[in-house]
Amino acid sequence: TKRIPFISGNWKMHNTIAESKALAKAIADCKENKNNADIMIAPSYTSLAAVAEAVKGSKVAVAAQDVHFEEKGAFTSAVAPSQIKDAGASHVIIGHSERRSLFGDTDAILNKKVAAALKHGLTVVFCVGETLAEREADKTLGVIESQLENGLKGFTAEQLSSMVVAYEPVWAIGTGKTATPEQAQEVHASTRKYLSSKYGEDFASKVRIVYGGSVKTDNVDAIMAQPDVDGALVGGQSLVAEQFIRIINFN
Ligand code: G2H
Repeated sequence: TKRIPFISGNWKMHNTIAESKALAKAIADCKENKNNADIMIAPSYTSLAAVAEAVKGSKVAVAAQDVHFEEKGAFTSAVAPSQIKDAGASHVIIGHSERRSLFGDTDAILNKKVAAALKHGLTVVFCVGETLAEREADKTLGVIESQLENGLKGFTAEQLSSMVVAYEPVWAIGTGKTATPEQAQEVHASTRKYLSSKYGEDFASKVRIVYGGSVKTDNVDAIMAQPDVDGALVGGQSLVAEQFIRIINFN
């Protein structure tokens, strides 16, 4: 099975509304997509509606960078799944390592967020990844499995059929250090194997597993050449239209 590449940008806490609109428009207006990739961008909550409007009618999907698991109520600062949908998002990133490490998102909380997102028909980009200490202790594959096991607990293959898994080694995020293509492939292959044992071979052959962590114009080609790498979740270089467009058009 040849999986459709999934190239996504995580803008993190950057950009005004005007900057977000301009960046989104530049990406949406670019007709060059030689790999016929699915494209997703994740602006801040404040820019979601404007970005959704700016990319309307294009191939670019809009994601929130997080979501709360409650429907509504007294949860000051939180944003509900229905609200991000209302703003025009179709996708949501859940479990980014910055959420896990800086904001206390545990596997149990992430599991509730996935449930809430799926209930509202949002496409989930579920992030997993090991720290440097875990890698050095040879725990990488076990950590990824347990993040998947606990974060996705209780859902069927059918419920998870639209999900994208993002492997983002924590030590490679925003550090300029990239996993080697071989390191990425090893984790992606083992993740696919785990997903096959859990949800079946058909699911595993279709699910997209994308790599994140200092993906750049000059390393994307080698990373994308790996058989189990189906796309990228790009931070820093997704903030510059020309760079992100080059990444979309990987060789
Ligand atoms: C990892 C990635 C995007 P960057 O956080 O999620 O960011 O490409 O800047 O390492």
